[in-house]
Amino acid sequence: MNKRIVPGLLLTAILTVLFFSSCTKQTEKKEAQSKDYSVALFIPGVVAGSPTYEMMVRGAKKAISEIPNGKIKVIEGGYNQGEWLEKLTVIAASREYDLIVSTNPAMPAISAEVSKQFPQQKFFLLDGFLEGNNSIYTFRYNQKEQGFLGGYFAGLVTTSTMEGANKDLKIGLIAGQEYPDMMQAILPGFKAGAAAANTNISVDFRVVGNWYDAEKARSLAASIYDSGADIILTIAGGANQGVITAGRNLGKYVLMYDVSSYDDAPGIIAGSTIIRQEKAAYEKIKEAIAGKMKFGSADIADVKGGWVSFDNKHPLYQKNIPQDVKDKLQEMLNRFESGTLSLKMPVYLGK
Ligand code: RBF
Repeated sequence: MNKRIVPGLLLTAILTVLFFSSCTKQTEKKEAQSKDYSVALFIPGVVAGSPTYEMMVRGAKKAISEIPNGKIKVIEGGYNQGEWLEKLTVIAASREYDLIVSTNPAMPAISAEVSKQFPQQKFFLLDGFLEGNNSIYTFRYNQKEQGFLGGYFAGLVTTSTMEGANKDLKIGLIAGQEYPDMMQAILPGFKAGAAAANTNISVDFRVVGNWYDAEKARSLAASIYDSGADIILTIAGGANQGVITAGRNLGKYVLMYDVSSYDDAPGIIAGSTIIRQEKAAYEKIKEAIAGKMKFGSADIADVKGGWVSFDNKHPLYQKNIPQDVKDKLQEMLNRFESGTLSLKMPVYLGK
């Protein structure tokens, strides 16, 4: 063959390949942009009043609103926990959703059960932990560190000269129900944090028995306050309102978890730990849409990573909390943020 023709043919071949591959890439890009992506948000309970559920809904809606053909459906599972498996099975069986998103430590076990029947269904579960199921990705918070920050702050308040604080070294924690994350991470973290403020502090722990009975929570809180506690951490979903009412009635303090809501009860809500659940839902769902979710793996998000913190920037916190308490809490936050201090989460299948 003529020596001059060979490079010419080669060039034509390369250009042809480049042309077609760029066409394919553009088609792929167009497909990705116009691809339908549908998400079912399964709420294990009801949205209103439950901080982690509200944040998940906001983050997921934002992620889906950013793609042209995104669809999202919020399905409330209700308070009867015995019905969740069946309700989730129905959603998976419909084969309508690319991704089922949910949040709480009971959801990994329930989703794994559904996954046996519908292995093609993908799940993204916040606030829960499960490794090794290729259809499920979990993203859990280090609630030991979160509980610790809450306990340390409550300990500083009960040992302070604040108006609503008495001489007794007592603090309280009210939970919706007993579950492994509560008993093995949050409560032990809370106790350890309180002990870091003063080793003589005792923790009065009570359980509502559900996530909605505000009247029961109010009466439990009143009895904890009457026994000498000046601050209660409330983790009881819709029932949190009852703890706030008791605090208001008796001039005592409430500590919130997950979302700071100082404005709901100025002077009564003294502090709040926070988690970046809205950001997690948003970023991770975007990852799933891009085909990059790490199904089969489980992440734990902590204070150092910026996912768990304490809202000490709010004007009401800044105004109502004495300077020495603010300084000590900031010091403790710095230790976690820099990694000088960190707490390990227990490993188990949360239920
Ligand atoms: N937290 C809520 O705020 N509202 C709820 O309805 C609720 N239901 C739960 C049900 C089960 C079975 C479990 C294990 C936890 C539930 N939680 C609920 C707790 C929630 O997942 C989380 O642990 C706490 O909100 C602390 O971050």
